[in-house]
Amino acid sequence: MTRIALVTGATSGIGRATALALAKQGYHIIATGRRTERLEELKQELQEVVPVLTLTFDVRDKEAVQQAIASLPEAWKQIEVLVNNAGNAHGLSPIQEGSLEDWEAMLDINVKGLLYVTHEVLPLMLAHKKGHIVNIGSIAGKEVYPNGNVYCASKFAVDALSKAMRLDLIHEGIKVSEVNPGLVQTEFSEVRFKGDKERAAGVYKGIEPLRAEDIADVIAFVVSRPAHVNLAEVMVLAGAQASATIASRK
Ligand code: NDP
Ligand code: 8X3
Repeated sequence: MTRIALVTGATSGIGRATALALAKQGYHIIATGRRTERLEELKQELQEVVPVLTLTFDVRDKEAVQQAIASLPEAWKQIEVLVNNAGNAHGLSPIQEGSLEDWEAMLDINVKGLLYVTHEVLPLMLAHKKGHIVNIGSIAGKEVYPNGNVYCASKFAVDALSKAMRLDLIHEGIKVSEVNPGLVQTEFSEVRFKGDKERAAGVYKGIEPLRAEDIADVIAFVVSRPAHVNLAEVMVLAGAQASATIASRK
């Protein structure tokens, strides 16, 4: 039977690795993001293994999200797994120095974007009373850290929404899980620090961070549990990390 997974933010980092890991499990992949050329590259790589469909849209644009999901050919509409991964941090400043633009970006992408995609995909799952939504939260959605303010708030919202979705969807045959990574070396810090590669590299200095593939492996494990098992929440930290602020650095 055909199994379809839609992964948002598949152009980079955790989303890209997840698309690859789910393809290895035999899922047909719908890969989304804003960078079309990256999606094309991923498609070239993946279609050796499974059928792939790419959708370019910005999760902040609700009309674009609606149109993209509505444009799916019938054969691709029976989405079984939705990985709500698209997200990022913008800036790392005390609240009194924060930028409205950065705050809006984080809330619009990490919270509203996740909701827009979920709003369009859910009816497709409900039609078959089957599905699994995996939201990518963060350790930053469990504990706040200095200067993390609005990014942490956006991930606390993902945590609340994951719990709330699980309650609301329990009678609909839809599982909801939340995977909460710690320090993963991806494009995340480069985006947070607006392209400052040196500052971004400093985040992972003296510590062996997680790789995107480590999180993808966990997501693939979460969605491959039998029907009677739901890994509702998983926190994945780097081996040398104890909390959002405590790590053993060499
Ligand atoms: P990357 O920056 O490598 O990837 C982010 C992905 O999100 C890209 O594919 C990007 O695609 C997509 N994205 C960002 N903004 C938008 C948008 N407006 N519309 C559509 N897609 C968008 O970071 P990660 O892989 O690390 O991040 C993935 C998720 O993991 C995020 O939710 C992040 O908060 C979370 N996370 C990351 C951690 C880390 O340490 N790296 C730790 C904990 C959680 P494109 O730019 O092409 O649109
Ligand atoms: C990303 C992890 O600790 O940089 O969500 O906020 S952290």
